[in-house]
Amino acid sequence: MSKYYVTTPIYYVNDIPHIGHAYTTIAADILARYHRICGHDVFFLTGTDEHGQKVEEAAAKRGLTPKAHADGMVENFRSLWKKLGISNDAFIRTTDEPHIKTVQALLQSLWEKGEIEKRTWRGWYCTPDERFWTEKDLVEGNCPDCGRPVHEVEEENYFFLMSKYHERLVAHIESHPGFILPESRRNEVLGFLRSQTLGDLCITRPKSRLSWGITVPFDEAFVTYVWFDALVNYFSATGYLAPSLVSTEGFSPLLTMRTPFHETGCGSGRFWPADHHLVGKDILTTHAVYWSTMLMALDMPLPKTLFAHGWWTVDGKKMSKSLGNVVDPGAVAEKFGVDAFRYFLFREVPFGLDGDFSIAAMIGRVNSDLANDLGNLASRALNMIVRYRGGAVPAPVVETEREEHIRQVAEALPARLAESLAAPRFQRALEDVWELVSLGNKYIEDTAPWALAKNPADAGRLDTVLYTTAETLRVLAITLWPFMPGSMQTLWERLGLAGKAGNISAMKNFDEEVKWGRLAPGTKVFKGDALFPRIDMENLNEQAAPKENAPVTTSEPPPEKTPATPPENVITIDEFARVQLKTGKIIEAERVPKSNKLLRLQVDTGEMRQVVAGIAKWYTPEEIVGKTVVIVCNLAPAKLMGVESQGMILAASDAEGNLAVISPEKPIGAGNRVK
Ligand code: ME8
Repeated sequence: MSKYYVTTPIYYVNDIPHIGHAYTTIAADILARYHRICGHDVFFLTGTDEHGQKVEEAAAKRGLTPKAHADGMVENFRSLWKKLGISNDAFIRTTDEPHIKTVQALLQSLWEKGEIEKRTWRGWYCTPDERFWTEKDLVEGNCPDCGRPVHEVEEENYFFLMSKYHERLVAHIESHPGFILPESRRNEVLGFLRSQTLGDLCITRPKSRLSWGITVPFDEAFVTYVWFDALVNYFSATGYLAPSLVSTEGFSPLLTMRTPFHETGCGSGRFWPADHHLVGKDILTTHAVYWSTMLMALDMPLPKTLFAHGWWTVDGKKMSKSLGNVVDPGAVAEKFGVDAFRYFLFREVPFGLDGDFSIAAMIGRVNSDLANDLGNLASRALNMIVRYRGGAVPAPVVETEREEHIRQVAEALPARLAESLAAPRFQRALEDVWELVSLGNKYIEDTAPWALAKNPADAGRLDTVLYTTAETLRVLAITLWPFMPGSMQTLWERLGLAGKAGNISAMKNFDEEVKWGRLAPGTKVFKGDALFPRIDMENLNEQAAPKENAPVTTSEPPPEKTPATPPENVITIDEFARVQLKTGKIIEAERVPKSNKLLRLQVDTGEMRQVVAGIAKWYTPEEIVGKTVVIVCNLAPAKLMGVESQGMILAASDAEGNLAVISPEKPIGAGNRVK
């Protein structure tokens, strides 16, 4: 059985996940699901990057140890992936003991092979990026990558002799056109490698400067550079987390000299090398240059494809905490449906190019493609089978050129999807499938089953039309399942297939399953609610989860209502949706020294945050602890009397000078969205 190994970057635990993290992870999920139903032996890995200065600093800010900080933050990722239907086979944390052992084994092996040297180094260090630069790298004295100030460092460190592999790396990229994708990114990397001399890579940090990292096995005074540690995750996971290898027992990284990687006991030859490393364009260089040369020095095979996708902005602006426009993927999915969100991300923008996220664009897509096109096709087809044939799929009788055409388009899909998803080109794959969606709708219009139903002489023709539309839906449910697993499984069940063929996820032969004619006549279908309810911008506020909305209709949207006189300072629903309100439980409270007004609060909003609130005149620390309140979570952090506040508590005050914090009317847990 052919294997397929796909990875996402491992995300830093210094922050909470946002739409960018969700994007890469859903992309990997689509590929993993697709390969699974093709019958491939899949390993889909994601996880978290937990060492290094940024994490150490984030933990210190919260008054926690780095490990305690990471233990809490990692849950934000795990719970989001669950909510978004991510089917990862494993979740790696770089603080996992077997990962640490693998990093040390590989370092030891490189050291013994003479691939690492100790040197005194003078240069410039960018703390946020955790990267060293030489004088000539700097742009106007700042970090060439992020533009932020750098500071001068002189210290002893260990260097990986990366420069030795310069020519070999260029040759590899040149002779493997699919190694870096898309092609524009490949050309960028090649351009950079051809125009510059590759230096050696500093792969340690003295413990005197940074203690939160993996100890270097041959020199206890140093920890491993976080990028060296992080990149190894792709390999180390194959040794202790890959399917059928999930037990860590028997894991014994051998620190023997010059041992080929497959004999080290760390990592598995079964899944390595990865088929797709999916990354954002921000970290292509570290993958294309550091990781590739590390693997070359270790005599290990290189991954087949590094795919660098584009960057999401929000409402035309870079996402940033200070702008308060960081999109919480969990909240969007809750409001509009997980599958609508998944679909939008991959239909809107070609994978590889930058994209702009806005609620308005998403609603437009959902309404036109999902509610109107696909949802409508499903509801019309199922409706008619229920109405004209009591819910049992009739056997086709007279097939004409029209049916032949639909059959051909449906049967061509496996090959087209295989090609589109190989790169991967998700948008093209969806366009391929949408040809069948559009054709299905046109087919219903052209054959007018409602007219055939009026004439008993057309009964055979009506049977054929109903069978063809139902079979079209069956093919769509399978081909779209990797993108929208929840709603396509629902469609599958409505087609009466769950009992017989089980879940789509259990399929193992995509090409066979998609073959025309597998839907058995007599299968009982049922109609159900709208698969993708239309989202009404005007009523968005009143709408809870989209599932509870009105069913899809084929009618035109209602004419615009004459608006009532607008109040002053009107904001749009989009603007309101940018304010992240959550319930928060106050865990600790104390007065801010030298202030009569301020209390410093530690609040659990799903993650712990410090909030400074001007409520000391109305509440003592003892009174406020234990209360559940409402917190504005995406407010730019600010310092009040020198104490950082990461959010704001909602409170009401009156003309008499009374103040009361706002609390939910019934008990409800911390970290829930207020909307
Ligand atoms: O870089 N648009 O972790 P990270 C699209 N730990 N994708 C985005 C995005 C955006 N605006 N923002 C983030 C790290 N991403 C390292 C990786 S791997 C061995 C170590 C996605 O938490 C995108 O995949 O900063 C990007 O590469 C990744 O998140 C960076 O995540």
